[in-house]
Amino acid sequence: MIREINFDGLVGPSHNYTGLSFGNLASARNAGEVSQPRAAALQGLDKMRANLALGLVQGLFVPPPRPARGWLSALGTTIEDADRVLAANAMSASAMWAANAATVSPAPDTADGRCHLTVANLKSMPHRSHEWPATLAQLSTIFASDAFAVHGPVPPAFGDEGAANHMRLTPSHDAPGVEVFVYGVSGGPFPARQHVEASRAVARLHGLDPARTIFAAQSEEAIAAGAFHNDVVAVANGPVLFAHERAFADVGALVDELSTKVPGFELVEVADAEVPLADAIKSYLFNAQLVTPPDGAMTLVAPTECSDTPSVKAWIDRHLASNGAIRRVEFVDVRQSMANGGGPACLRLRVACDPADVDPRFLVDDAKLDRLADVIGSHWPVAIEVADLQKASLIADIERARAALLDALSLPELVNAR
Ligand code: SUG
Repeated sequence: MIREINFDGLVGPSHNYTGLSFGNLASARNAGEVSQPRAAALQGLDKMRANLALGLVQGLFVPPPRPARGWLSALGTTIEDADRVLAANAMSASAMWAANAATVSPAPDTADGRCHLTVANLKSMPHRSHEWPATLAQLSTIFASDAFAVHGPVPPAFGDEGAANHMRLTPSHDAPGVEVFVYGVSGGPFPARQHVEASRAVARLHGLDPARTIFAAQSEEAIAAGAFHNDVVAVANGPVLFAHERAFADVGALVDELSTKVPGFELVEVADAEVPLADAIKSYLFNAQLVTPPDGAMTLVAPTECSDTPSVKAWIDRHLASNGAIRRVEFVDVRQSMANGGGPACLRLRVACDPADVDPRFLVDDAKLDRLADVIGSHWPVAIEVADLQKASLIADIERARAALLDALSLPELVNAR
């Protein structure tokens, strides 16, 4: 049976704040801060526990090797000799944001009836551009069954940032859906990271029906305000699209098309007058997981920053009282990730498939999360200062931590992933 599985990126032991992502306001604001990798990873585990408590199936991705020694070697250097900027790019834990790992088209949408995944090239940011080989190795392990087709990255001429710019609307997970690919044309002062050419390539590779595929431009204003991915200003679940009024270049055209193509389509639009774009981006109201647990009550798993932002909290309270599409809101503390611009939705890749087709080593229950908490508690650094990123003892600790994790999960084949 097809169910939604959220694969969360486990926060890697090198998690740090060096402000590498231009156009990501939180990343810039927190550059130079001392990070807390252990607390960050435990916050991630608690978010997974909250999803399990809702009755959802939960999976995880393990962090890639850091430092990215292969990438530095291709640049003719090493972690010891690299300049500070290259070293920071090789030490990023940005693979935690699993929404950028791949784009997923579930089996009911594709021509060959398999669930297709295309690993994202993430070519717009140097620190993210080297994630894909390790991600591809991992996807190929998790989704090795014939029920899946895993594709390599779109050629790097065209930027692809994965599911963060992709939404699927459908009356139910096992019915054919309408897939919406959101791309950027211009971001004002900031880069538009998702290129339409990449989105079109992914749609072709996945064998999607053009009649059920939509390409929609992000508004320039949203990117310029800090929505470097569409999932910062919009999220979909089932037949519901939850979006900020200013998310899209032409929201009218998008809504018209969805209304005709998605049975039961419903738009939950937040007006700028109620929640200004700046508050939406700061609180990450839309970077929430919008899910339907087995009890059927559509639930928004939102960051705690939403309850701390008065306009957002007021909107949530009004919506719940009005008996709107979203019936329940759960707040999760992912502050360490939020400080680098990653909310609950960034931290997960959503895959609608039969859990029986997935490598069970990547699925979790509370007992497995307890074991992972022990590994994290014993091996993840408590704090990382940016000035220490090339320190030999820190690097040894980080490499040992990943080895201990792979050992605990019995994943020897990922030890040498690049
Ligand atoms: O690509 N931050 C990530 C955040 C990604 C959020 N993902 C989604 N919206 N789906 C990014 O900008 C900051 C890392 C640093 O500065 O070291 C960073 O990469």
